[in-house]
Amino acid sequence: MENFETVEVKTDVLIVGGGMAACGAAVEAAYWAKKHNLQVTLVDKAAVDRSGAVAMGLSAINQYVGLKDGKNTLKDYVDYVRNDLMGITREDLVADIARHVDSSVHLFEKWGLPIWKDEAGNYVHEGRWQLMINGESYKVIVAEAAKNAIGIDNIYERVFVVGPIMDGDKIAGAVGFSVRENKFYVFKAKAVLVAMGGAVHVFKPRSSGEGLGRAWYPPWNSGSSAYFTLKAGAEMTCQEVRFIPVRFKDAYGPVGAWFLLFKSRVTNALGESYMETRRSELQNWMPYGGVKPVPANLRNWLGMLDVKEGKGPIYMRTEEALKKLSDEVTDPKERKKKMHDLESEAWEDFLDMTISQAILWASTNLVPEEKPSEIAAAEPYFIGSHSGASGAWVSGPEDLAPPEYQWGYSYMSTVSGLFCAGDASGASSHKFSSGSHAEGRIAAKSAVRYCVENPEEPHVGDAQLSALKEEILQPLDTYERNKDKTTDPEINPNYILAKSFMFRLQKIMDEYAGGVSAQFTTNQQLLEKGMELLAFLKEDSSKLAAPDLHELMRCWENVHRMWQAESHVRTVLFREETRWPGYYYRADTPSMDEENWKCFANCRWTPSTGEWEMIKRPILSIYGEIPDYELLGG
Ligand code: SFD
Ligand code: AMP
Repeated sequence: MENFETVEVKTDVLIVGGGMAACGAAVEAAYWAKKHNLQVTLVDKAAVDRSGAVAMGLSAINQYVGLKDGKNTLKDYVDYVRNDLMGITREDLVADIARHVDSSVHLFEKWGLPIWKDEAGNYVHEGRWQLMINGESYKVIVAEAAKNAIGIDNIYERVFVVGPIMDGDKIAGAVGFSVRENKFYVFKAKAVLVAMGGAVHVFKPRSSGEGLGRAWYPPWNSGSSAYFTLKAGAEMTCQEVRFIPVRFKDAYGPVGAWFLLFKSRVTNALGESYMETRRSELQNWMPYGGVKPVPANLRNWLGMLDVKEGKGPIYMRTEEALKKLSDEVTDPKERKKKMHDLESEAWEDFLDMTISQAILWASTNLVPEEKPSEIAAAEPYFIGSHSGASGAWVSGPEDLAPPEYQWGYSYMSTVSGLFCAGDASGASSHKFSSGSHAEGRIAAKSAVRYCVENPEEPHVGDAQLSALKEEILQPLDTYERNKDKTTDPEINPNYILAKSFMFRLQKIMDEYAGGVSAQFTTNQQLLEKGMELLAFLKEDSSKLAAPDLHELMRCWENVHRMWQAESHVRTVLFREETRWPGYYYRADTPSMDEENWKCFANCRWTPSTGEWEMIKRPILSIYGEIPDYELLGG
């Protein structure tokens, strides 16, 4: 530890993370900070150009409301999100992001992102809310704007942030370490904006052996947002609302373009379409079973019922969809050209954002215009920005939020000075890349205001910092002291390596908390047993060992995953019903209980006592109940 230099950085607003929300935050914070002579600093575990979920690029922008075109209203978007999340959503936050998101998309275009246009010059929509883009350089473009705004001297890359530093109950900054040099970082700040994404590899993935590491969401988003906010003492929401995406099997290629743009069907081994044959099942989940589009988790659920009955494989009927679209053209020569264009679009859809799916298709001789391609429900992820909802409970905007949702600066958690955006903030699903950027911008503006109105410097005692330094670097020391007591560095009674620790966590979550092997099903006894095993795992986390800085990062990534896991299991236990059957099914409480559980299930870990508290919070609709016109004969 003596050979670790401590680097201290003092700033006003600290942005933690360098993804979509953080880049949006950087642009906006820089603008407002300049007016008030404040400093903005950003720290990312990786290189901002290609960090986070958008690293490989994306082929669509999934949230564009098009308010100016007059085609959609804010209420339309709020209705869509509320219904998709089975009634559990913060309408104030969803509406606030929706009213700002178009401006982020317009900025992307201004910065150079190619958005598809039709002959009349209008955006090409994939679906009602989604725009098609040539997005392989999406992240680079968004990062460039962020870097230009705050200046590269204020950006720390390849610094892994472990956790918060506190000034009593107030946030005072963050601590972490470089993954390349022996440097321990202390960032002291008046306001901190957490945007470290969601959590992947908490559950055992379907990918194993040579495919291990492949996931839909980025494996390097490891629950750091949840850990940071929990450890600061912030109230969390929707920690039970994990997201299970249906994806092309084994390489996790997204399905949105196939459903929305190519209008493809999905059928089982018998050629049946579960969206039709199982339609009556939707009656059990009313009123949400009756809305259009059918909520993502219910679409999953209908497919899962087929799989449980042994009717797999489940196929995306790519060949059928492409033929149908090309058949719309009568001239044979034009039809051939149309098929060629469709084929290119199909491959580009993956090459823009999930390159490995294109590689898998090529290596398995999958020709989409000839052969259907298998899809499957992936392992669960924690992501507040897509169709899951986990994240911190944040204060709503002054003009939209009812008093119960408003306690200070908007997008501030229940901890003073601690702001959250993107996957880090909860109950405002369906923001995706664009909405996360917009939310980052709104939260950053609010964080600057906080600094202006709360100008006092944070007080951080040396004792807190040296204790954190010792705890964070401990795995290096543990390895060094014990490495010679074994012939195989992976097996040692005195320590546990990050990978083994992760495997243990994933096995617990998979088998007891409703992972892939348990067919996404659990119950009270299973969850309680899972909690017991998680407690042993937590005990053993003090024995984590790291031979180098990269392994040190992996140790802490897995501690972060473990905290995400614990808050999840506790909340699934707390909510005594099944509300999102296609995300998880509690076999002991198998139906939805609108009377007792149409509420938020929140949790909080108390730093002073180490105790967990479970809290019910009301659902307050600002737009009223689901309007009748959306019900499909319900
Ligand atoms: O089709 C630390 N997403 C899609 N969004 C869209 O708009 N269109 C799509 O087409 C989308 N699809 C999609 C998507 C994601 C992925 C992986 C695929 C396909 C394959 C979702 C969006 O990408 C997502 O909603 C946003 O990116 C969320 O933004 P944000 O900012 O909450 O998370 P981030 O961008 O992943 O950034 C996280 C940052 O945190 C850093 N970080 N830094 C320091 N210390 C630590 N301990 C840290 N831990 C993490 C990361 O490096 C990163 O900078 S489709 O499938 O739906
Ligand atoms: P995905 O590739 O599944 O992440 O989907 C991309 C976008 O399309 C997201 O906004 C999804 O909510 C939406 N989407 C995907 N499949 C469907 C579907 N069958 N019906 C309606 N919307 C969908």
